[in-house]
Amino acid sequence: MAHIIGTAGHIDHGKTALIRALTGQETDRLKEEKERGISIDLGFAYMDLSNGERVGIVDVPGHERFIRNMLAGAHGIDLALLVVAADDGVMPQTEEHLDILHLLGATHGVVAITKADLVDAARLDAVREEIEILLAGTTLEGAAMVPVSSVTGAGLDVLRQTIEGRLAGYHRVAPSGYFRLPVDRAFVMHGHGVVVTGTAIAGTVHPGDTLRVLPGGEEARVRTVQVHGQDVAEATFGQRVALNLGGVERTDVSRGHVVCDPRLDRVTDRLDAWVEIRPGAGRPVESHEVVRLYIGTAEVLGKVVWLDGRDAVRPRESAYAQLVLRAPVQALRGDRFILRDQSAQRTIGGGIVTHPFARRHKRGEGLLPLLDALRLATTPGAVVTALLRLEPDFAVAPDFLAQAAGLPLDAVHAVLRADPALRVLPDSEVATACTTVEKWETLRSAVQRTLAAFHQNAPLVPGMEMESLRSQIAPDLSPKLFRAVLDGLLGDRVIARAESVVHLPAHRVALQRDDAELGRRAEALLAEAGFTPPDLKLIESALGVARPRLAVILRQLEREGRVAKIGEGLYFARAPLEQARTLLREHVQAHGEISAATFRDRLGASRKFSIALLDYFDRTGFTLRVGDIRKLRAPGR
Ligand SMILES: Nc1nc2c(ncn2[C@@H]2O[C@H](COP(=O)(O)OP(=O)(O)OP(=O)(O)O)[C@@H](O)[C@H]2O)c(=O)[nH]1
Ligand SMILES: [Mg+2]
Repeated sequence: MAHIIGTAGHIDHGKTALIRALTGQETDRLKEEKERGISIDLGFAYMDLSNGERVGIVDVPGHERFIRNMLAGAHGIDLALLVVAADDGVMPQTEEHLDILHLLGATHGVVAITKADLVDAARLDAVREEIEILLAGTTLEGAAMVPVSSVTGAGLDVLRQTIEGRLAGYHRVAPSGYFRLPVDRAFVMHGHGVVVTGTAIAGTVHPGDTLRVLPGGEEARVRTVQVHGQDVAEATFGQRVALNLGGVERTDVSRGHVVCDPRLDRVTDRLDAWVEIRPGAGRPVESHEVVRLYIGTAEVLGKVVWLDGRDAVRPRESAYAQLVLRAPVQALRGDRFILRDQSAQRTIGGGIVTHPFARRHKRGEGLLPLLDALRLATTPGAVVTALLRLEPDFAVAPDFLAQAAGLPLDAVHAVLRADPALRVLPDSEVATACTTVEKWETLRSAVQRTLAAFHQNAPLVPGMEMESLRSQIAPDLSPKLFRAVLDGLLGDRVIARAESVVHLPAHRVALQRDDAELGRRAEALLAEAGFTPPDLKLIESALGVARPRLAVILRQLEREGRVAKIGEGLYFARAPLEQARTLLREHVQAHGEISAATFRDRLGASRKFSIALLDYFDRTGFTLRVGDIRKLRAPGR
């Protein structure tokens, strides 16, 4: 693996001069840089080590106005070369650059105390001490310090050896994801088209590969790949790479974009992250404060929302935050970023992306332990499980997990196959979606509970329409996925299905036949009793059923027109009811009217029944009540 060295340090402290002295290469290329004697943009060089390795060098500007350029170069470096001028000592951008290196997780560094020719030994000691204090508590604590002079050449050999010693045997763990190259320069080379350069942070790239440009999404073909100005057949993560791209315009790609494997196609404007506020912030950072986010080579405005309910996070504290961005960026779990204040005056903190495709969180849902699980997960299985548990949706596509986790799709499928606590949908070889067994069980219980309640309320109805079941228990789940869930439950014999209707397996056969039989018996009881039908209590004991079930049976008989509800708790079978109606009609047709007493006598039943029947006839529009007598509402009928 190749290494990349990145300079850091205050303006005019001799970074560019030191790289020139070490390599003989000039990294200040711009006319303005040469005229003003300061670096403005990133400069690139390389250095050959004694073991034959060619190390890439990124020289950054120290001026506070060009921190954004420094940030575009500082990600992806293996060794930080922190430059402090012996005469000036530690200055504001010494501190700020160190903060940035610390936040980006730079663990390997060497400090060059430049301009040693300008000071005496006592001053050198004082500066050493100052730097030691500065490094304490950062990722670069204890870094070796080497006094040098780019003018006299003193100390350069020791510095070279120190750098080699620090790099020897140091290899960053290969990142697991697909090829990614945050673009730090994009330009058109006459006769060749678009060229982009950057530090590859994962994967490998070859001439002929198809790549994607994010956030735009354009596809490009790699014509040639160069490392340190030479054509190569393959470039890999950790190298400075130049790609000549076909199929894109210069306007499609610029600093801040990511050129990556086409299987990466998601961008994000909302991410969950573990954020550290640095002393340089000088004050607490408030929730919903507008900040500038620097990730890869991109810079975007957004707001930081603390997820633990705090109003503000103070310097030296860390907390989970949701970063809501004004423009999309490409980001994966584990990516480091820097936060500066809105006006880009100071670096206030930085952190690590925990979930790149975050959702807006509801309060108090046990969020923090889930975020901890995701942040601290060390195996693909643990990452996938944590992502699924954090996901409010029932199930997500494996592709979503792969991109969120920064894993190849194959790795996610392997996890899904191996982990018994995960479940794929549909239940087949290639998962289109997946979930945890825990969520599966929860949904299964909900289906069972809902169907049981439904059957209880409507024992004569065969079951529930799948769509109405879905809208009751999983309205967010697509009909297609819900169908896959039901198929799984069918397979497990948790439910049964007849066309679009689902029911509990025990429900259909037994209950339905019973109820139909009970219905026939209730109807017969009522019919036999003629004009003096039994009340509900009698029917209950005759049939041996409880009131709720009898009510359901009677409602069904009523719906089928086999009985009529005459009054509260009073039912007539169809035949006696029609006899009573005929009796009344014939009397009124003969006499013009009928009184309540006459009707009772004709019926031969008590007042209780005759009055209830008359009320029923009034209510249903058959008779018209005038004082104590009834007439027919529509005499012809
Ligand atoms: N005497 C002396 N002067 C030096 C030394 N190194 C750099 N200088 C001078 O310091 C000035 C700034 O040097 P640069 O290398 O441009 O500083 P820099 O850190 O790259 O500055 P920026 O990129 O603008 O942040 C130049 O005039 C150099 O000649 C050194 O070791 N000794
Ligand atoms: Mg410079």
